[in-house]
Order: sequence, then structure tokens, then C-alpha cells
Amino acid sequence: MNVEQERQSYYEDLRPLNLAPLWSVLKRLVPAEPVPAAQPWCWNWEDVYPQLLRAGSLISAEEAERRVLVLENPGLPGKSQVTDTLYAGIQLILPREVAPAHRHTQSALRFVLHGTGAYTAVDGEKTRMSRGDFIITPFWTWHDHGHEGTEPVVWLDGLDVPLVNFLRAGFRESHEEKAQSSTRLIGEAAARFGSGMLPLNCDRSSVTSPVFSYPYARSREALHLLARAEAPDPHLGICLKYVNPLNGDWAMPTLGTALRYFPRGFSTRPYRATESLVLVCVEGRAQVTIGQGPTFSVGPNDIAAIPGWCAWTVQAEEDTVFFSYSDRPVHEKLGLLREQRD
Ligand code: 1HN
Repeated sequence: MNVEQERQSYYEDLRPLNLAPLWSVLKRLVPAEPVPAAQPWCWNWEDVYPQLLRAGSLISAEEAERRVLVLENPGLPGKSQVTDTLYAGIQLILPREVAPAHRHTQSALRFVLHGTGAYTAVDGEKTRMSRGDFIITPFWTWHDHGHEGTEPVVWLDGLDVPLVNFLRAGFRESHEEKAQSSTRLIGEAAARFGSGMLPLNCDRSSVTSPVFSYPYARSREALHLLARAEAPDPHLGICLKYVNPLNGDWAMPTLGTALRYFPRGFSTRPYRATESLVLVCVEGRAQVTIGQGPTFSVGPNDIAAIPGWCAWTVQAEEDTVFFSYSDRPVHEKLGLLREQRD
């Protein structure tokens, strides 16, 4: 036997003992730099919306529990993942429907894409949903959605499902009632926590922002005023993150959310970070180049997935606004965030 054959026979002896040689996997186990399985991708609204309406005539929100088309990254088929760590789906609710109340340990965000008249209820408080609103469902809070209007309402769901599943920390429960009853006024959380004020001596330990709805009109106005006050950052454009007023940290413990503005004609310099990112176009149109390409033309309600450690740039063809969410808070908290600006 030569050395290679002796090694192979040694490895075969190890296998039934549940032992394995590190030296044959070390470089793959600890790569020189991140190797995402996810690929850069973009889903276009004009492809997604008609398919969502078809789902609307095939299954009710109640039967489906949630009538959602999952954005499946082509590099992660069948995994219900938009990137290596993030989940994204597009949810449809029709007039008079109810998506029944449940809770889970995964944190969820909604970003409203289309229509008016729907609401989401979180722990006894309803909030109305309008296009561009960013709404939080904190982990382990009861939530249901309903619709009192007349047209289809569509939003993006962003969740930390792959992260929570990786940690095997997922729990879920159904509520005994289809829709939870209201125990708070509409707007109560915003009044208590979202007016630049806080109740005196309030408990500030919540890792999720108690302001569970961030209406678009206010966020947009802030970005547009700043665009007149300062030059866009070469890598980020004009970018504001959504924060938890209790501690100034991200609004959600695992998902970092932001709104970004790029004036017409502005091009960003290449930027990459270990975070993986989902970009949603709210207004305008831009070319988004990810890694060595592809370049996607991204317009209203189109959604792009940017895998970790892939450099990306934006070339704004019009005044453009993007909403984004990423796993950045997790990288930061674990000391793993690495960035590169070219
Ligand atoms: C969920 O609870 C909702 O409440 C949407 O609308 C999508 C995807 C995975 C797990 C839970 C919702 C979800 C979800």
C-alpha cells in the first residue's frame, strides 16, 4: 500500500468511530474569506405581482395561514432563504380576509408595497398599513393581519428564520382566537415611544423598538431634507437607520433596517461587508451592480438580494429611495462585522 491508500483505509476505520481528520476539511471549514451560497439576484414586481394575484384566487389567507410567495435565492433552492441568513416573502391579503393570530420566536418586519386598507395587530394594538411603512412584529408577540379596504394589499415580510433555525431556537403557537381583540388605541405605541419622548421611568430593556410602525411619510421627509443639507456619503448615499428609542440601537435585535436615498445621477463607490442585505426599491430607478456583475435595473417594488462580502454599487437614474434589511446587528454584536470601502 502506498501512503495515499493507507490514509484512505485509515479514514474508513475512523468513520464508524465517528471520528474525522480535520486536515482534509480545514480550508473549507475555515475559508480565507466568506463563501456565500446565495447568489446576487433581483425579483421584479411585474413578475411577482401577477403570480401573487393568482395565489389570491387559489387559496384564502385563512387556509394558507399566510398567503406568501417566498423569495428563494437561486443559490439556495428549496431552503426558503433570500440570503444565507435571511428570509423574504411577499404577502397578499384581500378585502375582508384575516390572517389568523399566532406568535413565534422569529422576529418579523413588514414593508408595505401596495394598496391600502389592511392592518396588522401586534399584542393588542392595530396599525394601518400604507405603502412604504416599516412595521415590526417583535419575536414572541401575538400578531394577525386583516383587511377593511377594497383592493389587494401586498407587503414584504423579512424574517430572521434561517438564523433562528440555525440556533434551533424556533418556537411557535397559534392563538385560540382567529383575531386577537384590541386592548390598545391605534397610535398608542407611537404616542408613548415615538414622538421623541418617553414615559418617565419607563422600562428600557426591550431589545426590539416599542415603536412598531415607522410611517413612510416621516422617514422620506427626513431623507429628502438631509439631501439638501449634506453631500451623500460616497458609499452609502443618504442613509438613515431605524432605531429603538429606548437605547439608540437597531430597531430590531437581529435585523438592521434602513432607508436610503440616492439623488438622480449619483453613483456609489463599491462597498462590501460581511452582512447580507435585501434591498427594496420604493421610488425611482437605479442600476445595482453586485460583485463582478450582474447589474440589475431596479425600479419600484423590485427586490434585490446581496450576499455577504459581495461588493455592490448603485447608479441612480432617477431620485431613488431604497428600504433595506440585513443581519448587520448580529455581526456587530458578535464582533464579526468587517467592511471594505473602495
Ligand atoms: C409569519 O408569521 C408571517 O405573520 C409571514 O405574516 C411570513 C414566514 C415564516 C414564518 C412566519 C406573518 C412568515 C411568518
